[in-house]
Amino acid sequence: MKQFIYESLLAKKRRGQKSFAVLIDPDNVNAKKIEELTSLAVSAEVDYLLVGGSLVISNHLDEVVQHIRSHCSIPVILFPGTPSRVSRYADGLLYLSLISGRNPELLIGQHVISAPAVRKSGLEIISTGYMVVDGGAPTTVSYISNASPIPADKNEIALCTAMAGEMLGMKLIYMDAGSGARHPIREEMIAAVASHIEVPLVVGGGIREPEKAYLNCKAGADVIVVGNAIEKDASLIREMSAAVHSVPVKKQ
Ligand code: 1GP
Repeated sequence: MKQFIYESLLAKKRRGQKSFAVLIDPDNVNAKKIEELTSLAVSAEVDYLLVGGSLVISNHLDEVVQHIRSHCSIPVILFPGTPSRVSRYADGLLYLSLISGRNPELLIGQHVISAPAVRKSGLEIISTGYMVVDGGAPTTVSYISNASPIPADKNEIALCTAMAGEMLGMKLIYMDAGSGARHPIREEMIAAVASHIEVPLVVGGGIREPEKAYLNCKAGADVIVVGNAIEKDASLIREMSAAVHSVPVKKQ
């Protein structure tokens, strides 16, 4: 099985090098927007492009991914609401299990149904312990998942959930306050989780300011994901990417 993206994430984590990922919702882009975003992403040295959302309504995932691929060589990683939404044109897939919830369908049920198609896709599969944290308002992900998020101040619940996910074999932990969250995840919770796991930690949801992205990285996030704020103002890509990449790497 392919491991290119994951190996690069691990290598970066060892060096303390942080990554910036832009989330593209296929429902909210057209060809012109994709060209604008990819050109900004290339010049800002964005590390990954995530494609997906909890509610992909449109039916042009393949087209969106192919269009992105034809404009840049930044790895495209699918971040699907359900594991069956795959496009073989991407590079990788975050194979999410909603470990913060108690909805069996999102923990394993949908995976069983989609496993043959996912395997056949040939994508790099990155098993991901997905943790939704309360972002101050109901988000699409909390509604669709029919699962309560982890309360924003319950650091112990978050760290025990992440530890369990890691010990169950998940290769990545993704803490998400949900797209457009009113409050992004607090640094205290990120630090608590980061200090208890060894796998890379992805953080997203409601990050609007580059300073917040920087502080999240300092607290222990390895990858910062921003979608909503960039949809509103694409020029933020530059500042966000610069902030994430300004975190000093470890001396070898
Ligand atoms: C959502 O973590 C992502 O799942 C990104 O959130 O759209 O709020 O940046 P935003």
